[in-house]
Parts: sequence; structure tokens; C-alpha cells
Amino acid sequence: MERRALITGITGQDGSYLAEFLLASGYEVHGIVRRSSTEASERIDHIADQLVLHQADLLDQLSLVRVLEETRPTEIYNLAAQSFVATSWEQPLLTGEVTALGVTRMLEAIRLVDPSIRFYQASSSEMFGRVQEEPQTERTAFWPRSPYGVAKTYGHWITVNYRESFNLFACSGILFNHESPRRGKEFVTRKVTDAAARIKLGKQKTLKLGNLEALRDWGFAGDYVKAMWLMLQQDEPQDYVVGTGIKHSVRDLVLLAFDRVGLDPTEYIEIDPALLRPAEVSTLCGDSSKARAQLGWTPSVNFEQMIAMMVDADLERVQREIVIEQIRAAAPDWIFHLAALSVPRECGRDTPTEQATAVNIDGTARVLDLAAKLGGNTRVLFISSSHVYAPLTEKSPPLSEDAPLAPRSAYGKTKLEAESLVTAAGSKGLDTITIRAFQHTGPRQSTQMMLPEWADQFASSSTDPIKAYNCDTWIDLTDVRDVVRAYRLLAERGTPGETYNVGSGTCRRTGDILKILQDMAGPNREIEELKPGVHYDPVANIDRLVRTTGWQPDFSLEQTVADTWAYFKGLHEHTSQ
Ligand code: NDP
Ligand code: GDR
Repeated sequence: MERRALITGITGQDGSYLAEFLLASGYEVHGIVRRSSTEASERIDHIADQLVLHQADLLDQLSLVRVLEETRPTEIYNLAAQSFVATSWEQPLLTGEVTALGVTRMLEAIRLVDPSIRFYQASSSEMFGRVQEEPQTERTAFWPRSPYGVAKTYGHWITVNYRESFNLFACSGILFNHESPRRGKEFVTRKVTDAAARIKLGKQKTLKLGNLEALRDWGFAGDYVKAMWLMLQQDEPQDYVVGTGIKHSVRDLVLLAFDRVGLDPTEYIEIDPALLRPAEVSTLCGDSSKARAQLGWTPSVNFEQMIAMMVDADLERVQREIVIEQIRAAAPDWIFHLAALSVPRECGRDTPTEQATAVNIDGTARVLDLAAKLGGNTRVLFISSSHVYAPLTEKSPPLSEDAPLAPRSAYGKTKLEAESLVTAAGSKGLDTITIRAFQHTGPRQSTQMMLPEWADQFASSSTDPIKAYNCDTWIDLTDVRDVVRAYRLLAERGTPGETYNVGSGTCRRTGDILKILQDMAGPNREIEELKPGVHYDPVANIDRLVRTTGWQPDFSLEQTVADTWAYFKGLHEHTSQ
């Protein structure tokens, strides 16, 4: 059977984790979003292309009916709510309309469109309010203590009633507090972890809090969305309590978060009476025996791990924001995007490794995003690679920028994918230039690359014989100092949106390069070729570069080899002293 889920509140914390989970489980995932003058979908941006979003509102009955008719879901997860307890005293009527009556509107839409749809209602431990027993189970009496708690209690009972009255498959999950790096910053866990990170990095001085003695049963949102799904997979619709069974105070939370960043919280915390609630829920702790026994559900992340995860994510985010601020202040004319995992064999064979994808593709997306935020006067020069071209099987004339692109290496694939991101950013108005750099080398290159690897072996008297991978590869090798001069010229004179090869335009045999080095460094040293055979790497047609910038290389290959050799010889002499 086709599995199609509809999530209300998909832009919220839980909605984003549930959408990820359902996509990974093979569902077609639809979501309801409210119309807004700005886009607030950052929690689902990374999966947006896999979701189908519909505009609707829990306040508007007909919009719900329409979406159900259009999507015909097999499961509905009703996560949308005015979910912040403190706001429910300021907007009690809205809270009632959305959090309470919104549930009835959805249940009515289900009755009208398709009563076989399975329905999950996001009930809350806030319904227990002034707790009647400890810990709380499915049988514990409710005593809500806020307009939010009252609204959730209505939503809970109307779900039970529609199940009993109309035989709907309607379940209510009574979930205790669950948090994550995606939690809204008004909730206390995220407020504290965000503040700890900001104070640590000098962006905030104090943290104002309300009741430090409140006790909560805090779990990880990623674990809790699995319980929601499990409830809808059972034979019978029932209600379940979901919590960890362990409670901590807000004070514990503060201590843990500040400890993570190495600060003493007493120096920063201020108690603000305005943050105390008109009626407080002092303690909550869930007994999930039923969920554990019947659903086989267990939490995988404990409180300490979760707070560490949240603090670390906030530190990383705040740090990134600081870097963006600094770059904004510097208002650069050019961004040369050179950063990459650049050793091809470290990027995977055919399929890029996770790290290669994260750095070479996602990293490029982040740089483009940053450039877009700088206000339009910054040119991005993306350094791609000759590895994007299709591999050669025989000697070929120099390749122009229009030659076929069909990378074989995982590294080349990441560069090609990044090129397409650059092109897309260019078509949205960003000033971009793509540079396909061919092999280049020089004194400061890593010894994982050919010439430094050889020079390093010659410089070490103990390496015998000198090992060379292959002496019969034909390559286009330029001096790095010439290459960066070409980048600089393209920054000034390149045409926006254009792609340029940067290489010497001439073809050299690796064995001949090795011979130049051997003559300089150790004419009598023996050389062993590890993988004999003839290969051809692409050679650059540099007409476009030369036409646009007038660039010509300054360094002869002999000079490059001599300088590289001198550098590594110097390094060895220095370390052996
Ligand atoms: P969030 O506050 O992060 O998300 C709430 C979602 O509801 C957002 O997507 C919001 O959309 C949407 N929404 C609000 N009003 C409307 C409306 N009128 N029509 C349509 N959508 C609307 O909450 P969480 O993800 O943390 O919680 C999910 C659900 O679980 C909520 O019902 C909450 O009350 C309940 N719950 C949460 C617990 C927790 O600890 N997180 C514990 C127990 C229950 P927009 O982005 O446009 O604002
Ligand atoms: P809660 O979560 O009200 O339990 O509702 P919140 O994180 O807002 O508060 C937890 C406890 O911390 C105390 N507190 C503070 N809270 C906030 N927000 N800000 C403060 O500065 C502060 N200082 C102390 C509060 O008084 C409270 O006791 C969450 C929501 O996700 C609901 O939607 C969900 O139903 C319940 O959890 C279960």
C-alpha cells in the first residue's frame, strides 16, 4: 500500500524530525504551512525538495478539507499548535482556537473526506499540570494550569471522543518535554544553551530566567517522533505517555550547559520576576511503561547527551554568525573559494565520501549563501578542477571549457556538483566565475601530491629506492604562483558567469619531470616505478583565459622543480639539525 503522510506543524521542531523519519521510511510526505510575509522554513530547508507543501491553516476549516481532498493521506500527524505555554496567557483565545478547536476542525475534515485516515494528536504532559500522582501515566487525572494546558486537554478529549463516537483510528500521544538543537529559542532548554554559547563567544552578557526550581522530564525530539509513528502502526488506536522517566530542574540544566562551555553560571544568571508564570507547573515526570511494552519504544539520547548536543550546535552556529559578521564588515570585492578536500584519493572512489560531500559540495553552498548575504557587490571565484572533464583514453588536443564533462573520480563528481551550485547562484544574480584549475605544484604543496612527494623522498637519505607511482602519464603541470596570478587577473577581468581553464596548455611526461628533479637532487639515486603504463590526463586549452586577461606563465617547469626541491631539502636540513 502507498504510504502518504500529512503533517501539520511541519515547520516546527517535531514536524521537521518527523518528516525526516517518514521520508527515510519510504513515505510520500505532505505538510501544511501557513501563509506568511516571510519564509520561516529553515528547519525543513534541507529536505524541501522531497516534501510537498500546501498552504492551509488550522483556523480555516475549508482549507483543511481542501488539502485532504488533494492529498488523500493515509496518516495525519497533527503537530500544529500555539505551543508556547507563556504566550497562552497573553493570547488565550488564539491558543484555544488553534490548539483546541484546530483539532476538531481536522477531525471533522477526516470524517468528511476519508474516515479511514489514521490520526495522531500531539497531546502534552502540560495536561497533568498540578500533578495528581508521580510519575504520570495514561490513567493519571488531568489538572491543566495554563490556557495552553486547557486547550491541549480539550484536543486530547475530542480525539478520544471522535475515536469512540465515529470509530476513527485516532491516537493521542501524551508527550513530555522534548528538545533538540532545532527547539525554538523561547523554550527554556534552547534559551539556556543558546545563551551559554553566546556568552562564551562574547555576544551576550547575562541570561534572565524565571523559576529555576521547575522540574521537567526532558527527552530528545528525534526519539519522540518515532513513538508518534509507532502509535499509528498498531492494530488498535490508543493513547500513550512518552517520556524518559527522569526529571531535572531548570537549575540542573543551567549548570550542565554552562559547564559544557567552561563557565560559572552564577556570574551570568539573573532572575527576572516577569518570567515567572501566573500558575506554574512545578514538576512533571512520565511513566512510559505502556509505550515501552506495547510499542517497543525506548529513548536513545539521555539528558546530558542532549544538552551537550544542543550547546555544541549553538556554539557552532554562533561562531558561524560571528564569521559572517566579520566578513560583512570587511565587505570584500572578491571571495576566492579554494577550500576543498583536494586529495582525490581521499574523496572516495566512485561515490564521494560523506566528508567530501560535506566540504566540497555543502561547503560551496554555504560560501555562495554567505556571498548572497553580502549585498551583491562581491564576486565569487570558485576553484573547480580539470577532474570534471571526461577521462581520456588516448592523447587528445587541449580541452576547451566546452569539452564533455563526465568525471570518473568521486573528487571530480563533487567539483562538478559544486559547479552546478555556482551556476545556479549566478542565474539568481550573484557575480560568479568558475575556474577549472589543472594540475599545479610548487614549494608549499602537500607531500601527498606528485612533485613534493618525490622531492620529499630525495631529501630523505634513508628512502631507497625513490618510489614513483608512474612515469608515463602525460599531464599539464603549472607553477602554483602562475596559477594564483591567473585567479587574480580573472577576479578583475573575468566575465560574470563564465568558466575558465587555468593551466599551462602544454603536455609533459611525468618521467621527464622526475628526470629534471633527479638531475638536481640525486643523479645516482635509484628509482622504482610502482605502476607502469601509459596514461593521458587532460591538457588545458587556455585561449579564453589568455584572451580575457593576457596571462602567460612566468615560471619554467625547471624553475618550479628547482624551487620545490630547494624547499624540501631545506625542510629536511632544518629538522635533522
Ligand atoms: P513548534 O512550536 O516548534 O511548532 C509548532 C508548529 O505549528 C509550527 O510549524 C507552526 O507553524 C504551526 N502552527 C501554529 N499555528 C498554526 C496554525 N494556525 N495553522 C497551521 N499551523 C500552525 O512546536 P513543537 O514542534 O515543539 O511541538 C509540536 C506539537 O507537539 C505541538 O502541538 C506542541 O504543542 C506539542 N507538544 C510539544 C512538546 C515538546 O516538548 N516539544 C511536548 C508535548 C506536546 P509556523 O512555523 O508557521 O509558526
Ligand atoms: P514548557 O516548556 O512550559 O514545559 O512547555 P518551557 O521550556 O517553556 O518551560 C519549562 C520550565 O522552565 C521554566 N523556566 C523558563 N521557561 C522559559 N520558557 N523561559 C525562561 O526564562 C524560564 N525560566 C524558567 C518554566 O517556568 C517551566 O517551568 C513545553 C512546550 O513544548 C509545550 O508545547 C509542551 O506541551 C510542553 O513542553 C510539554
